[in-house]
Formats: sequence, C-alpha cells, structure tokens
Amino acid sequence: MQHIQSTPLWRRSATAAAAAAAVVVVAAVAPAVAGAAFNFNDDLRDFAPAAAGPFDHARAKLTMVGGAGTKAVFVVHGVDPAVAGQTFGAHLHLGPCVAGNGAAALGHYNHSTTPRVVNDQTEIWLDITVNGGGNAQSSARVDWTPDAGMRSVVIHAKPTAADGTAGDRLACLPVEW
Ligand SMILES: [Cu+2]
Repeated sequence: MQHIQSTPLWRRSATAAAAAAAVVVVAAVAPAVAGAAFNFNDDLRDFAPAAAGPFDHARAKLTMVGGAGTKAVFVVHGVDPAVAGQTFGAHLHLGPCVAGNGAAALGHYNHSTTPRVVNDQTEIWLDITVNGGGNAQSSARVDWTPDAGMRSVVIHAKPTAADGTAGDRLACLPVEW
C-alpha cells in the first residue's frame, strides 16, 4: 500500500515553514505558488527619503506559504520605538516597491473581479502594531494565491479602515516571485 511519504522532493526542499504546512501543501490543487514558501528579507524602502520617519532604519521580512490558499507572515524590526503602540496599515500591493515613489506600488492586490470587493479576504492585509522594542508582526490567511510578479508590501501611516484605506504611504518591502 502506498504511504503518504510520497511527497515530491521539491516540496520537501521547501523551508521549515512549508514543512509545517505540509498537509495543506499536499492537498493543493495547482495554485500559483503551489507548495512553495517564499521569504523576502530586506531593508524597507522609504517613500519620503528627505523626511525623518519611524521606518527609516527598519528591516522587514515577508514569508508566504502556498497551499490551499496563502498564509503570509510579516515581521518588521528596527522601527523607531517612539511609535510603540501605534498601528500602521500594511498590504500586499500590485506594483513594485520603489524608494521615493509611493505611486509605483499601484493599488492593493485584490483577488475579486466584478463586483470588486475590498476586505481582508479579497486582499492581503498585514497591519502591524509596533512594540516597545521597535518590532512588529502580523499574519494573514486567504483562500487564494496572488499571481507572480514584482510586488510590494506597503506600510501606511494609519490603521486600515473597513474600505481598505490607511493614509499616506510611508515605506515598502520589495517582493517578487
Ligand atoms: Cu496599502
């Protein structure tokens, strides 16, 4: 009798995060990031390099694990502790992350078609609340997978409102798969 150990090698070679989600990965029906785990770890790009901001010296990491949907984990370090306790909107955006150019990130990556629906299940929302050490973490889970491309996680000045708005764009993390 066949045992379930027949997981393909490329799936086994994914990161520990993916291994933890192995059951989900095996059940996947060919999503765009099937079985894959992506880790992006980089300095945040500043949208207003001339002005001082709480994310000027911050680094961020986005982990995305594909399976029967997508689990995204966003971790930020090195935020100015002066903003401890504040919540900042953060989302996966459609366009690339370019320093000094908030508009380049385009709008939110939105999975819905017509009518367009904006909420935390049609988009990947990763709002963060900064702690006293200048760190923050959030996660999101949706039942779809974003298409490949050059994209960005944009951090905004305010928490995400019900309509998806979150104020000015402060910084971004480049992600591409
Ligand atoms: Cu956004």
